[in-house]
Amino acid sequence: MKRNYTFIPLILLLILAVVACSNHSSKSSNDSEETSTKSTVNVPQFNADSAYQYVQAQADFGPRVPNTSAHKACGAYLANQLEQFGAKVYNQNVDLVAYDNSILKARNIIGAYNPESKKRVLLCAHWDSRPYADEDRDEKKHQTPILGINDGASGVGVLLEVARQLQQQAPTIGIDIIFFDAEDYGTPYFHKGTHKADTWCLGSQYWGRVPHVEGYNARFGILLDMVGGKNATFYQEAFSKRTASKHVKKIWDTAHRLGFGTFFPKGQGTEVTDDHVYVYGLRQIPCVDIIHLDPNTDTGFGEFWHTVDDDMDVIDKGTLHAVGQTVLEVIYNEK
Ligand code: AHN
Ligand code: ZN
Repeated sequence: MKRNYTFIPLILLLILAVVACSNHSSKSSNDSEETSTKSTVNVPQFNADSAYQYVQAQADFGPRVPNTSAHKACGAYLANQLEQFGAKVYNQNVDLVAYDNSILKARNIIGAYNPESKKRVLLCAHWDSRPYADEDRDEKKHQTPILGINDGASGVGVLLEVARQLQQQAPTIGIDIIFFDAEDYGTPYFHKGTHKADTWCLGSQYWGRVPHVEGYNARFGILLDMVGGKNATFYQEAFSKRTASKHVKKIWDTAHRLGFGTFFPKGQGTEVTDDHVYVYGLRQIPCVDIIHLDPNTDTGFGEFWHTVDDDMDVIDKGTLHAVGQTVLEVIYNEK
């Protein structure tokens, strides 16, 4: 009787594959024993000193108010940083009409990682600073531009450090980092003319109508706004809870698992008109606003908010670290 040898190479291959698989699984279980018990994948360590430097670099430009030379120079710096960190950079240079019908020379800056992937998460912050300290206790300062260090630079600083980490170790999914312009040019109380709707978040409104990539989509987004304050409290912002509840839960659970529970109370905060409203409203991408909310102040935000005191002194590296590490943990666990 003649034997059939046709299947022998196939059987050998199968045995080889099984051995390779079992080796792999035993190795990875050893790895997870050796490293952190807190996460299932290797998540890079967020460097808060590095993030702080990126906040300082923005502070050194002075107030980044649209149509000023500081704004222009900072825009160039941010696009260059994203490029240095290996992102594919898109620039949206656009004239936007402000509350007083003045034209703002605005620039949204987008850094894309793994741009071919269909599985994407969007991370964003605004990079402009407010032209008016109209919440300052000293009325004489209400026309003074603010440095916008917590309100603006902190979120950008955290995301630049995230970008640096993305270059060193790529996560499974694609990431887009968007620095929105002209978020903080909303109508001041002292404006005498007609009051228009939707005067905040002009950069994200533009991007929502004309995304940097046609038909752009992402699973969800995270907006960072005022994420560097001392004793910051990130209550669950109400619009985020209503429109992106499962992502709110995931982010707050992650923060608690990492030991940052005091920064991330699970109680509901107020509803805020911020860039995430337009990311959701215009592109249907659920977006979570991690924003410093304080129920004990008149404004609902921190005491520094829209005052001349929003400078480097309000920044705490521990807060930058809590937010940055939470963001890293969330995106590296996204499959
Ligand atoms: C309003 O005050 C309408 N929205 C707050 C959004 C904001 C301003 N975030 C930072 N600056
Ligand atoms: Zn602001």
